[in-house]
Amino acid sequence: MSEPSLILAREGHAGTILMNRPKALNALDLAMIRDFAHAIGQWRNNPEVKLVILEGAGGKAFCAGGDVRAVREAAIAGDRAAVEAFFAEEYAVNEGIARFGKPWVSLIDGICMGGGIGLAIHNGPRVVSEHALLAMPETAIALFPDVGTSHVLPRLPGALGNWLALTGARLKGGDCVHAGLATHYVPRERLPALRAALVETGDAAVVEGFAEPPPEPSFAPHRAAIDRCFSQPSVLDIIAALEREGSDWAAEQVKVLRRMSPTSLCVSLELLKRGAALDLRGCLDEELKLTRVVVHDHPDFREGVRSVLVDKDGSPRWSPPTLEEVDHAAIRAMFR
Ligand code: QUE
Repeated sequence: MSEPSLILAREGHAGTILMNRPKALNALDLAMIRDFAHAIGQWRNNPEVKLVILEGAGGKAFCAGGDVRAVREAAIAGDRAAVEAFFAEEYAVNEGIARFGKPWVSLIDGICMGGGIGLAIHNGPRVVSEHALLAMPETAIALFPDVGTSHVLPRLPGALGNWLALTGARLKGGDCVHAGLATHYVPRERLPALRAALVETGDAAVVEGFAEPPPEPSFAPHRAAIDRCFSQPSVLDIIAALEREGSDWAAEQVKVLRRMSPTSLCVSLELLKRGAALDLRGCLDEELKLTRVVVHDHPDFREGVRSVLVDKDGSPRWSPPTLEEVDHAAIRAMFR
């Protein structure tokens, strides 16, 4: 028998969850999502469970995101019900974590992207080590910031949320604390002792005693430029602002943006504008509506997953191929 992909246990005062698909960087499949929903239901009203501890197996990843390869296959097969189940149930777990009512302690000691961020961001504490690497890379596969991050990203300082969502910029552990994505920086070597203290005490406040000041953020030198450029009202305005900066960093951001799905960039920016004025449930509803259109009715998602995760050729053929050709009425129509 193979090991379960989600290992749930009761230890001391904690409910513990280990994401256990290390070969897939613990990417979330539907079975794992259903086991999350089960654990949340079991532990929410169990007074013996004072907190939950969430970790990733294998030493490399917390969780690389949703199993978008499987979603792509369902989309190609025209299986709308399977795609709907995946996203609706994933977003219900994100909301269940937000409303869990007790600390949900994420120990992020490796790669954490997309869906992985959705499992950590709506509750806390969110602990990162020096090995944590967080990103919202969805524009590379023509998705958009989902799992409730359309609620979170517009609330980060300055224009950090737009920058992260559009470029897929990777943040190191310390960066995440400065950006507000994580709450505590704890070096990897202290995580086993932190975990033991959480289990033994059932008190999430013990995290404070293990945390260290995070190193200076790697994005500090670009922070002003991020706010100047990524606060622009359209993706083309963002690119024009980056070109006016004249720095190597800004030129690199333009190169990155030009590789992403043009449609996805426009959808993502619009989604974050709307998300700024919605509560979490409103954001999740907006995201769920968008997944239907983006996954089934637009060719870029299949092409993006093909290029990044299936063929790994790094040369997606987007339609339309450039930002200049995006029809903004068509983007607005995707939100209806
Ligand atoms: C954008 C994404 C994802 C991604 C890469 C992107 C994503 C995701 C994975 C992923 C990575 C490794 C795996 C796996 C999935 O990569 O959501 O199964 O083994 O899950 O550029 O959104």
